[in-house]
Amino acid sequence: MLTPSAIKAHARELGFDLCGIAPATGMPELSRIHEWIARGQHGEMRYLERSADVRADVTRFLPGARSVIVTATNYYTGTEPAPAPPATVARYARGQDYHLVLAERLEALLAWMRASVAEPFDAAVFVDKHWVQERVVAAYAGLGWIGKHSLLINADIGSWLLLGGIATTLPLTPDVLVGDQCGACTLCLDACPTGAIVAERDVDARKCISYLTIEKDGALTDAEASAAGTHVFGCDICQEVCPWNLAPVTSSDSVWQARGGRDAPDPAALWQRPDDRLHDFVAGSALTHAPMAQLRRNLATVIGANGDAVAIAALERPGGGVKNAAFSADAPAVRDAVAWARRRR
Ligand code: B12
Ligand code: SF4
Ligand code: SF4
Repeated sequence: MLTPSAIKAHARELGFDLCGIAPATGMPELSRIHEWIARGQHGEMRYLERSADVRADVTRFLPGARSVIVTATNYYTGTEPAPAPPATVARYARGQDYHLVLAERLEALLAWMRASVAEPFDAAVFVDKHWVQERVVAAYAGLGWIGKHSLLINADIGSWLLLGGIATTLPLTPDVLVGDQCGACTLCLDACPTGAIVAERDVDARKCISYLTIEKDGALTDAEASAAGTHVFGCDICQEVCPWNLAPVTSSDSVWQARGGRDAPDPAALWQRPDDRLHDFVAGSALTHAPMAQLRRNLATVIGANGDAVAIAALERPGGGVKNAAFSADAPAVRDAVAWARRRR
């Protein structure tokens, strides 16, 4: 028989730090996504509009679902950025692409489950892009609580966690919802440079630097470029200041260790790379989900935010000035970012 404790033990063997079971129904917080979208807080992420009904109900993601196995994986590797780094890539994107790593491990967990029970059952793996509200099911699986920055926090590990799981028709005994442990703290709300955490546990994506640098296509407005500042891809500020991340557990898993110089990016040097070499910077990571022109747009923005006149002048020579080496710099959004940076000289 397949028991929750056997599933959790096998999940740990596969590299997941936490594993719990949520029920597939009876999670009223799931329907809040409709109000969030109605307020327009998803910005241009139309895929969330299209999938909201499924995200609000796990049994629409997997008909007949009775349980959700939820995992959390610590990706904190301990490397600290300099006190005022000229550019940052969010921690989750410094190592290998978590979508691929976690999907492979979840498929392995599911294959083991299928080999462990005789009776047939349905199941579907989800990691990020699939239509499940992962933070809500993770909270119901007892993995932690939703902090005021809206991320899941585990009392032992902190919030440097990536989520993913398996919805299944198997009836499994669920874990218990963890109570809020933020207390009177408001550090993340106070530290967010753009006021994106508009209320406790309510983020307006349109203001969030993570959205501006990762999700928003096309040109950034001047105000958005100023907000994005030195962030090349994603933002970790609300997690860096959280007291629950003061002594984070360091992962030694090789897949999360920084590669390609993504823990200390030099924006001016990256801008000088031709497109094929700029590709080395993103290779194998979550940065590959954004087009190259978006990375160029963000680099130009970061260079403008830093205000170094030499680096700003060099924006005229993408790819080191080698002819036809940096087509991505021709995109209108990149040109706009370069113009914005030049006005900051
Ligand atoms: C869209 C999205 C974004 C958007 C919108 C963020 C947002 N706050 O909604 C943007 C691009 C801004 C973003 C940014 C980031 N993201 Co993101 N994102 C997602 C995605 C794909 C969907 C989230 C969603 O549905 N949002 C809509 C809101 C309405 O739903 P929700 O987040 O589930 O929020 C619900 C809860 O807060 C809940 N709730 C509120 N109070 C309470 C109380 C209780 C008791 C309960 C049970 C629930 C509850 O109600 C809300 C509505 O239902 C998920 C993956 C997924 N499939 O879930 C990853 C995900 C949330 N992102 C993740 C990460 C890592 C990030 C970044 C840290 C990346 C970075 N470094 O730049 C930032 C963090 C910004 C922030 N403070 O949230 C991780 C979070 C891991 C964790 N520890 O929680 C996820 C789960 C991806 C993953 N597979 O690991 N993201
Ligand atoms: S990720 Fe950055 S911009 Fe977004 S809510 Fe957190 S601190 Fe604010
Ligand atoms: S910084 Fe404070 S309020 Fe924000 S999530 Fe952490 S404990 Fe909660």
